[in-house]
Amino acid sequence: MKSKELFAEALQYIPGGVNSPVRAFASVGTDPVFISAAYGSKIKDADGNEYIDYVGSWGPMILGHGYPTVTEALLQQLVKGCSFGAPTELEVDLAKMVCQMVPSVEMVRMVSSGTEATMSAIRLARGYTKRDKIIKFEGCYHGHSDGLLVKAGSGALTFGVPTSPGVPAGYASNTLVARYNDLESVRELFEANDQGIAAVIIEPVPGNMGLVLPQAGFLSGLKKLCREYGALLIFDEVMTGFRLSAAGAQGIYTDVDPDLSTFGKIIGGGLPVGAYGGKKEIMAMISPSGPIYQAGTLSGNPLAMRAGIETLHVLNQEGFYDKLETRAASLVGGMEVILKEVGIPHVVNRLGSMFTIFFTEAPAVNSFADAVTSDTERFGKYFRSMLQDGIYLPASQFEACFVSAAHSDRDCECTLEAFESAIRSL
Ligand code: HOZ
Repeated sequence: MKSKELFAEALQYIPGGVNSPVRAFASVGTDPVFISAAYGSKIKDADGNEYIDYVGSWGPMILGHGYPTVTEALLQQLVKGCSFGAPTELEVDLAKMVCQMVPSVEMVRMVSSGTEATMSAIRLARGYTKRDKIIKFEGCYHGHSDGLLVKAGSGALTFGVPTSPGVPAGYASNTLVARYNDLESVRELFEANDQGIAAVIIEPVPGNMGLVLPQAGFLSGLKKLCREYGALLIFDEVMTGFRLSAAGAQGIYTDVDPDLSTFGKIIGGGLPVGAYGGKKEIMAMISPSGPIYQAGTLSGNPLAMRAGIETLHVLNQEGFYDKLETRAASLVGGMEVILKEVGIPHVVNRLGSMFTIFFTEAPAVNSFADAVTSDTERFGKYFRSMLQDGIYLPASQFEACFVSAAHSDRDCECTLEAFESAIRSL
């Protein structure tokens, strides 16, 4: 009952009782559980219940919670200082690692969140091209900055306000919205705004309308259109970066070379961090080497840098992503067998260690329009049954689940048992 009491108290002091909307369980018809600790693949609530965790802090915890070398490095850094507001060797080390792991990135700037990363990348693209308009995709979420909170996914979609009040019409009018996996919709916007578009920003593999995969030729076609019309291509890899491969989504869809990329989550090993990077010629426009201003007291924070470096070291170990793929494939494969056996209409989208089960009659989910055909009531029932049986999932149909390196065979077995019972109850 402690979670219930804490939530009641939180509602008095924090809007909606939470510090980020997706944490509230409002769309799944129950109250949020308050978390007291996490270790490995498990997360524990304030009432002492333990869950197998498929949220992983919405992506960062690819190694599982409390990974020993990350924790050790953080403890060592803690006694040396938490923040200097000055350059450190750690920033250089992490920047070098990012450039080595992601071939399209030649220079990178650290910030404190994914929102800051995408917002700064957009400013850079505008300053570089001397154009104002951008194209984003319906259902893609790039953080909560004004110009990007238009037809957005994640919490904005879950709570039914994809375009937030408070975003001035002037900002929104510079954000044009295309349909994911629909090159024609992008071409139309380019044609109608010739010479006006600074950049196309996209989650190459969207995870914020649930997980949706790019169809063959979509991403490379996008790059071609950008070249044709002189716009930059920005890959928002805040969720997919270092998750889908060592080079993120761009390590899988290797025929596309974005001009700029944004990162967050894994790159900070669980501490608040973001980053944006890309071609040297473009990145050199950032202050103080260029005129485009962007700054931050906590940017390159030493604790976050240490956690990021240690995490990336583990990801670079031979076979890391293969093992994660095998684990996720066997778990999600087991889920698909159950769904078919029970006869619940569904679409399962998975890539590497990210997946979403859409409760829909649609034959496939390749776009926002497909995703919103899902039965969210049914999802809520499924979510509550899983939670009751010790499985902690993202509390929305329009988010992705994350498998970590800490999930064991036993975790998968327990998850499938709970899953079968949840699906049979629908
Ligand atoms: N962007 C994260 C996954 N959709 C959620 C983080 C948040 O909004 O709290």
